[in-house]
Amino acid sequence: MPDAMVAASRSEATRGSTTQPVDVAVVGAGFAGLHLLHRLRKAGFATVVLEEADDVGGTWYWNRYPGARCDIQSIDYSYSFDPELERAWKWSEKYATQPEILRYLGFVADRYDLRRDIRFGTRITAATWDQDAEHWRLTTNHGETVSCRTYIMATGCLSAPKPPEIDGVKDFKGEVYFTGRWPHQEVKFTGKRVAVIGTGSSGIQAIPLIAEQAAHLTVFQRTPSFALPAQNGVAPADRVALLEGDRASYREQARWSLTGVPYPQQTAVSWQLSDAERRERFDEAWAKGDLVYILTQLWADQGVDVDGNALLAELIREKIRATVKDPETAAALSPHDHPFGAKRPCLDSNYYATYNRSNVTLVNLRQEPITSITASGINTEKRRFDVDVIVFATGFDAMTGAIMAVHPITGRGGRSLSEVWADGPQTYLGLTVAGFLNLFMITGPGSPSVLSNMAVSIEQHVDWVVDRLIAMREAGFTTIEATETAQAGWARHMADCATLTLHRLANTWYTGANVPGKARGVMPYTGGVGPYRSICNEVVSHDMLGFKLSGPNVAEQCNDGEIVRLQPDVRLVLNMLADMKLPPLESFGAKGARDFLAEFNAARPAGRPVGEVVEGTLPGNDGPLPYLLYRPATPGPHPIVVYFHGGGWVLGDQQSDDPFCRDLCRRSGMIFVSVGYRHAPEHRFPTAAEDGYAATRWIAEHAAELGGRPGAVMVAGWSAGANIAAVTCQLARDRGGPQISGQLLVCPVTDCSFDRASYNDNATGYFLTRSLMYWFWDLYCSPADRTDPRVSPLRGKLEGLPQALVATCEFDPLRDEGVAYADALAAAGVPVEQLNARGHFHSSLTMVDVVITGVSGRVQMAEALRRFAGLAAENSQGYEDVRAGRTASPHQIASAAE
Ligand code: NA7
Repeated sequence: MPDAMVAASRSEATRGSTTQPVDVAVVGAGFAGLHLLHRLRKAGFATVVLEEADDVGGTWYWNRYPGARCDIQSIDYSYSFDPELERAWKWSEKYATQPEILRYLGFVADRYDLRRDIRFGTRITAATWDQDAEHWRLTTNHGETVSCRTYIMATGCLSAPKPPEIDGVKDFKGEVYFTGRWPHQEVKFTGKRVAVIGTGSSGIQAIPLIAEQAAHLTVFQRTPSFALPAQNGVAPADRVALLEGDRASYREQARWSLTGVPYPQQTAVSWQLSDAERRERFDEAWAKGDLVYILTQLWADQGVDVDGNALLAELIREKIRATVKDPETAAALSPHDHPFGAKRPCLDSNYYATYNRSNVTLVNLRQEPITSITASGINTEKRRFDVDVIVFATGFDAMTGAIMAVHPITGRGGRSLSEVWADGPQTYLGLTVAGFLNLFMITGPGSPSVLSNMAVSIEQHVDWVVDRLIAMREAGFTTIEATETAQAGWARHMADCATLTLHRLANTWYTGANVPGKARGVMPYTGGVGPYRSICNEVVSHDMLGFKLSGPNVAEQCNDGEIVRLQPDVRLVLNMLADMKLPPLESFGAKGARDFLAEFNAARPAGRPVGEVVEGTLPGNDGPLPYLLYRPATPGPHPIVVYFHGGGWVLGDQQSDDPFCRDLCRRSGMIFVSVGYRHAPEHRFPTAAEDGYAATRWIAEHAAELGGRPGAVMVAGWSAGANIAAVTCQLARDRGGPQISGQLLVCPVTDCSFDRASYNDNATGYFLTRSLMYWFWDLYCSPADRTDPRVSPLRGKLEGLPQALVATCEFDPLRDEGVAYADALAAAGVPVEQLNARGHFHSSLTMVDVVITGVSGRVQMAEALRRFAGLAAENSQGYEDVRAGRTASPHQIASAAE
């Protein structure tokens, strides 16, 4: 249906009604508002939708600029709530144009007869919560009021255009257009000198088409974006076949995927692939023309690790250089200031090739900023450009703009949302705000929204909200409000999630950086669509955790608390383990448990490359012991760290903590020698301890032969290995050497008492269980020996021990004995640093490249080792430092959370 017909089919009955009491008022008639209206109406709620535009469409109503298209494939960027609707509509292209998407939304509005409850041309001027009446009172630009029990903002994330922020726009005598508010009539550029300011998605879509018409096009670019060819055409046969093969399953997979588009999680890591293999994967992705594919399917570390990301970014820059003939223009178009994906990448048709046209000029505003706009054109610091038309493709006050800046929203106690959000948006689940009863946001800040397929995220929010309203009605509740505790917990979880991906390393509209003076912080939820959905479901299954519900004839309900206390990646790991429904490890017997561990370890990402890994044996206490030596790639001799693996004195070997040893070897620049000490039950107490001591002595004596720095060594270990490291320090002090300059104890076993709180608090559910620890103790050590400091070092003399870093994890049975050891060391005058890893479990810090949020802990460990060895702190200024929180720009969401 053409646009005109869409407009004509609008119901006139929707205009100019009087004050209206309704159950629910919704702002916005885009993707979200239409679906809401349909569901609310079906559920029997009297609903009105208020829409500023003259028709449905939301963002697709306003963004009519040339080249405007979706950049999620249309088969994915569609409603999935009604299979009949899916069958009734067929997209003509892989990426539908704006007119086609608008026709689709008009078709949906007609199909469900939605227009009769939409008041078009209506802007809300104020929304105020009336506590006595338990209603929102809305005033509109027509002077009418609406009174509603529930107020839902379906205002979209990118609907409040940003002012141009350039002096003199009003003086310009030519034509001015904003991509986000494009006129309905055709704009003709033929024969005109045109300027486009802005090279985000909108600019990149519009520029090639404007260039085809204009006499001359000058593009003013502040920051280059990464753009990939859309390779538009018919929808790809493989994706269509997947969808049509089993539509319900395809949609369900989308709902539980990370992005809202069903692609599997990539497991290969970049350092496992050769250059040629990486290039092959990249070329395949480039040819596909699919943002989600290239953002997620090349290698597992591309979106979470700066090095893995840099490999991909360089391949894209290579493509830019190969396309754009003028090297200076190609260089200016090549992004270097942000990781690929951290700023919204774009899909284009002919964008880079457009710069080969003789009628197109690129102005690099990093070299010559715009100083003003005059009557005749644009002045930069170096030049003057006379133009007939200026197109502002300068973006939006994203995520919060349309909710906060458009009209005042006043909640309980007269507090306005703009006051509450002055330092950045605070929400619970991105759906609600404490103090604002019965107010919901669809895809608000704090939800996956713009980092996902919006169609999927919108449906999830709409369903969640409407299902809650139905449940409240059934239970007799009339108000719902998020608690402060839940909201603060969500802010913490958001901040934790933000450390998972690279989004926080770029100045973008995701972080509020595009609007001068706006609070900074990653606004969308970066933990993924599926994990987010499971959290929202958990809130419900935990009696509406974090919400207060009340009603006139029913007792108030408030199950207060935080919905996620684990680090996001720890939660994923533990959920995955829970889904495996494994029998307790101890039920396998020692051999079975060892086999399981070997199998489990084989499935983890390969450790990262180091200079060299050497296998060897050393004479132990009672026969040879195997070891693995990890040498840094830097010139030696390096300080040596003697390392003891974890495994409860029963499991593992010199190779079983391989990724962890490699990681610390790389970060600290030290040799790690991982010792294969003997295990129980074959070799019981004190074998492991004596092996550890003997190995350390031998390594210290043979440091030079091993390529290490002669003199003091350091010891390190994890879990039972940390127990051996701690014991080794005591034995070395008491037996006249070797000299040990520092001990790194990661989640150490330090005592035979099982009474500490962490043993009970974390007895089950965090992989290392209390019962598994009992089993390890029983296999290794008779009750009579357990108070011996060679297995319970907390009971030994602690004076005169080497300085230490003791790392503990919040959700670990061993947490409190680690803390007790650190406290006791400090009390004995030993310099000790404590690392208490919030939200982590026993294996977090050693699960390299799986528990990404463990990185900052390992950075701290490497720094401690360098200090122990008397080396200067590493002073790199890379993204890694930012990830570790050392040079991070202020993240108000994060700091508010802390
Ligand atoms: P974006 O992605 O925010 O792009 C806006 C562009 O305009 C971007 O290149 C900005 O440069 C540039 N800009 C903004 N203000 C100025 C000023 N004052 N001077 C010069 N250049 C400026 O908005 P879009 O509309 O393209 O896309 C929005 C989203 O819609 C998109 O991501 C998709 O999700 C759909 P900067 O990068 O800030 O240096």
